[in-house]
Amino acid sequence: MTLRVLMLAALAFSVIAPAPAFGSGIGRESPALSAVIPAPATVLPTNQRFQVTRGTGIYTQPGSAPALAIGEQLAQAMRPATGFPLPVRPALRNGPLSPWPSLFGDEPAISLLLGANDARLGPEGYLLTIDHTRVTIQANAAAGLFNGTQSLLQLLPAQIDAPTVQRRRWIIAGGSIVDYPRFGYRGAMLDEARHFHTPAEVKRYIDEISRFKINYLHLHLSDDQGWRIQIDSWPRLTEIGGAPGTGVDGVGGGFLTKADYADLVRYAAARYVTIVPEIDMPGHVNAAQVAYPSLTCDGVAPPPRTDTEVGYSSLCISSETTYRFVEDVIRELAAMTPGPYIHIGGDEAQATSPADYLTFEQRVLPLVAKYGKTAYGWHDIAQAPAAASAVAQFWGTGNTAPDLVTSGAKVVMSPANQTYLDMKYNEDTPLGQDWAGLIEVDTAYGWDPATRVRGVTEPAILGVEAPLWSETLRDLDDIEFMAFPRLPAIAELGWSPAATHSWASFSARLGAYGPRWEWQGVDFYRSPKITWS
Ligand code: NGO
Repeated sequence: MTLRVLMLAALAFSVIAPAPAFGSGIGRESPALSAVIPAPATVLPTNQRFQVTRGTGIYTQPGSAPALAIGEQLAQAMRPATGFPLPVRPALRNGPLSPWPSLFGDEPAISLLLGANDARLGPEGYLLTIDHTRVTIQANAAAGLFNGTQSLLQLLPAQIDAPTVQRRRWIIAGGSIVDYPRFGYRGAMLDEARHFHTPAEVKRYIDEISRFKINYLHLHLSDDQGWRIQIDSWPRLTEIGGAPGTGVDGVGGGFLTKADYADLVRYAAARYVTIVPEIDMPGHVNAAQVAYPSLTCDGVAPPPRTDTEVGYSSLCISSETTYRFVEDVIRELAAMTPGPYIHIGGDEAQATSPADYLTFEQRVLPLVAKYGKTAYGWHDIAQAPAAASAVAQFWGTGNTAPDLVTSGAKVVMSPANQTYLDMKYNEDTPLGQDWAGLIEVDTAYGWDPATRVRGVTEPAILGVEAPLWSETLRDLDDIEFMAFPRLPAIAELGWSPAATHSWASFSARLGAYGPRWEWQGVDFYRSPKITWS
């Protein structure tokens, strides 16, 4: 009873509270329901519309801390530009699939509800329904709710991403969306080794990729130039390999402490992104050998390297010290990583003989399972029979990979001539490389993961990943310029049903997204292939 009175008082307050002075273009810049990137599985517009107002509340699944946290994240994303309080509270009633009545009767409400109990949705899908009184997101699990809120934010006018109050009406087109991913793995990779990017920069990148329902961030943490993750049993790896000057061209340096890493893992998890750590071996190990000469066959430390050559370093395959080192690293990485995968590299081992490579992988791949994780490596590992239970990441440019087809490994598709975000857009792009080709946004979008490599068909494919190697990239602006707008292209290939694939549709949605990046302060590439709003 008392609660009811309080609620009515709150409602009365929200009615008499001074209304903002709205600008003219009412509703004009509200996106259509079909504007979302990546394209949802099904979109059904109606002619209704919902308006977020000063009185709008956000209601979350009773008893679910994750739903409450997602509600608070949604409110935090919407408060700066709307200036509305957007209180977040657990809803009072549990109910079936129909949207729940809100605490305030007809008060506009956004509800985030679990228990959708809809098999189509899986753990990451969601239903989003919008009518004139409420917006409801329903999901089987919290990840689905989070994904639903990312779609919802894209349905608000672009000014929602502005850092300060924007005087306008916040109208959302009505209808319903049923959405779930084509592939469970949609990754982005960031090279921390060639140039170290600080935890703050990595967090910002996590914010930016999670908007497109990317759910894995692969961190390339070691290479010839540097070692970027604290390993307690081998402390010189970061003391020397993470020292100032260990970046390409002697620029930068740095490493993640275990505390930094744990903080990143938590930050990513709150955005439903899982961290995949990579230690590259048996090649790409010069920095480790500079720190520990016992990791070479002759015991002599090689000179530190800050150039961008590849394929010249190798662990000593016949030495037991190597396997003690590798096991220590894998054990510590597994202990600090809640996610299922440990990436052990395996690419460009030209300095290791083919026989030694097999010996190494046969011994090391099972070590990952020993510490409770699934081994993951570049597709070169598929030569080893032990890769049958691993994940192999295709990074070729051709359309054949016989070892991948016969290995039994699950495959993540990262064809270098389509997904490598470090490739230049065109000959004049000031950053990046071009060994795999020039990649405009239509090239990044123009392929199908299930037909890309002969014999690697949909059931074998875990998903897609867009790697961003950082030989030429130093700061966050560089990262953003190379990732956007190509990363959303890869995100759509990983999330959206093949039937929705359409350059005309994607390019139009991307063009309309431009103002959001502007409000967000993201330094994206204004591709001439796109008509930007
Ligand atoms: C290759 C190489 C990396 C480079 C990258 C640059 C793989 C898997 N190994 O991709 O060491 O940084 O190209 O594009």
